[in-house]
Parts: sequence; structure tokens; C-alpha cells
Amino acid sequence: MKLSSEELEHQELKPETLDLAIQQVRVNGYVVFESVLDENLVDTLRFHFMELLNEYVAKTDSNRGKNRYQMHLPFDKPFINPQVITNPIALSVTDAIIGSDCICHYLASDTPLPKSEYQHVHSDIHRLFPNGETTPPYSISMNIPLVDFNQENGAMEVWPGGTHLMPTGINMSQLSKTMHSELVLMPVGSLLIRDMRMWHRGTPNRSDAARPNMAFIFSRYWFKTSYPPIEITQETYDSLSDRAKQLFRHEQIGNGSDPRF
Ligand SMILES: O=C(O)CCC(=O)C(=O)O
Repeated sequence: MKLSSEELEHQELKPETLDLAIQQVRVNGYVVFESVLDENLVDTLRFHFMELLNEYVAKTDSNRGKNRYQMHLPFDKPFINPQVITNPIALSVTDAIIGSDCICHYLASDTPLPKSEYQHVHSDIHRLFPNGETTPPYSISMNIPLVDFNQENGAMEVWPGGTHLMPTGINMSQLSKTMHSELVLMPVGSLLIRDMRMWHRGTPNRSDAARPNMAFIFSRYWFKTSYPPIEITQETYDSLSDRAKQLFRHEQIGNGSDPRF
């Protein structure tokens, strides 16, 4: 979605835009808001991100397929800029879909490097019930591209229009070949909001540079996953806005015990 200059300036969606965005996530499984973040902020994010990524790649094997890296990010500046962790546009959508008492429990990234390959089609989260009966949404991810995602550099491929509502026990790799998919092409600093259940995969990066991307997960407050908690120092937590404190309240704050146990 391209937002109006007024919406971008005030970082607030008009009621009809918000309504359409919510319907896109509920029905299609995802929505993109193009070029929401300030360019200087994104430049700073990318600079710090690439420093961390280069260090990480030097000492770690690829962990998401050939030349493809998942990397957690430190809960620290510049990644915890309020425009990023409490973006009002993103939160207006997540609040409507999974409740304003939702939590954010993942601050990480997925980066295909040159010569990465197709991933298997997958969904990022388990279903709540063993037979995968359809439920309302309970977990939403937000991706922030730190460069333009284009045909060359391994844009994410998604299967919209209902795969987030599919039951379990379906042969995803076979069925997906017969279904409509699309590449999520988006400019740097956009917000991709998607239902974590939606089928998707990483595609080959045929360019000569990394395709960095920040990834967040927002869930209903009672949802448990096996992701490690985000470590937040007490000082940093105390410096957060009330909304950010509320979002990250279930993480590992200060010297407290692991909140999952
Ligand atoms: O960022 C991407 O291209 C998708 C990565 C992905 O789905 C994963 O690593 O699980």
C-alpha cells in the first residue's frame, strides 16, 4: 500500500486505510506499507546491522539454508528506535488483529547473501490445535527491509489468499506449486505485516550484495514459543515508553529469571 503524504507525515492511517489493511492481513495473510520509515533512520539501522551481520557471518555457518542467515539483534540503539519497535502504523494493525495487550517477543533478522537458494515453502509458526483447525490470528510478524527488495536480491515469496487459514497435514511443497504466489517487492524502510501462518519462502539472491531485513514477532500475550527471550537490561527497559514496556513485558528484563519458566 502506498500511503498518503498526510498519513506518512502523521504516522497514522486514515480509518479507511486501516480498515483495508486489516482486511488484507485477515484475508490475504499480509499487507505492505511502502517507505514508512525515515531514510536517515534506515541508513543508520543498515549501517549497524551490516557491522553485526559481517561479524556474525565470519564466525557462524549459514543457518537457514545455503548463504542465508537468521541473526538475533541486540535490544539496543539504534534497533529499538521508537519508530521501529512502536511504529504507530504497524501497531494500529497488530492491535486490531491480536489485541492492544499483545506482546513483542522476537527481534531478529533474515538475510540471504549472494548465491543463496530457494527455501522450502513453510509457515513460521505452529497451529494452536493438533488438527490445525482454523482459529483467529494469534501471531503477526513485521519485516523491515533495509534495502529495496527486488527481483534480483531474493525478495520473499508468499502464498496469499488463505494459506494462513489452512489446516495442518497438507503437503505444502506439492500444493504450493499449483497455487498463486507472489514476490514481495518493496522499497527500503517499508513495513511488511504478515500472519505468521502464511506460507512463504526465501528466494535466491542473485545480486552481489546482502539483502538485510529486520524481523519482529507480535503475539497474543498468552502465546508461548520456544524462541529465547529477548534480553533487556533494566536500565534500557526503564528508558522505554509505556507502550514499549508493555510490548516487551514478557521478555528477560534485568537479572530476572527466564520469564518462560
Ligand atoms: O526473509 C526471507 O526472505 C524469508 C526468510 C524465511 O522465511 C526464513 O528464514 O524462515
